[in-house]
Amino acid sequence: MRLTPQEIQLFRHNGFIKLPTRLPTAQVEALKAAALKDMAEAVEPVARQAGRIIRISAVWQRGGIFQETITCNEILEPLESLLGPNIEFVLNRHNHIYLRDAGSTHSLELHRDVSHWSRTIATVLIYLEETNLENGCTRVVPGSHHLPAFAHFKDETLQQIAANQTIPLPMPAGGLLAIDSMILHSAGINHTDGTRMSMTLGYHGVDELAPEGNPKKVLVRGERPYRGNDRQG
Ligand SMILES: O=C(O)CCC(=O)C(=O)O
Repeated sequence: MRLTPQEIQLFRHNGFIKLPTRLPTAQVEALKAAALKDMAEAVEPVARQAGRIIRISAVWQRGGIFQETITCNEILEPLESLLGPNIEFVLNRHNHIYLRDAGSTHSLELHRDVSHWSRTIATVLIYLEETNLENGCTRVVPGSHHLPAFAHFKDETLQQIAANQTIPLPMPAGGLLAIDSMILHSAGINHTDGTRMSMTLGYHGVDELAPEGNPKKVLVRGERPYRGNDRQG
């Protein structure tokens, strides 16, 4: 389940890769059911639009199938090829499930999830329903994670250039898309009567210079070796 050198190179070059792994159907169904239950019972924290719950947040903290998914081999094994053997899950970026329908307006504009290449994250999007051109699959601007010109994405000309180069990424239910979070991306508009549910998760390779004890990160694979030059011995 490791990525090939070519897939790693494509991720670094283009800023995204469709992972060769997929979540099993039973796990996708269990995740959907758990998310819909938390939405129906309004288990906080949630986000609403026009009174309806469209997102459940802090999915790690909900435990159960959510944590099992965040730590599953289908995600962490290919991620090891990108991040190395020591991986942390980021609690305070993403860590949520969206239910998008025709009225959804969240994340429709091209954006980056983080503001600097030196602090990027590997984001994994898990599609709990098939996404396609009609129901608003994810859009990316390939290679845009490298472009400093897009750092201040307010300029209208830049926005136009990016919008013209955006490509859609249809994905099956259970499909896994990894992006460098500096890539310009957005959700598409859902033109159907149905929903499109997806889970968004952020991961870091362990920072060898950071002392332990950051409460916003959870070690999900390997260990936290500290290699700062102020260490003893
Ligand atoms: O769900 C998607 O297609 C994109 C999500 C997104 O842009 C985000 O969570 O930052």
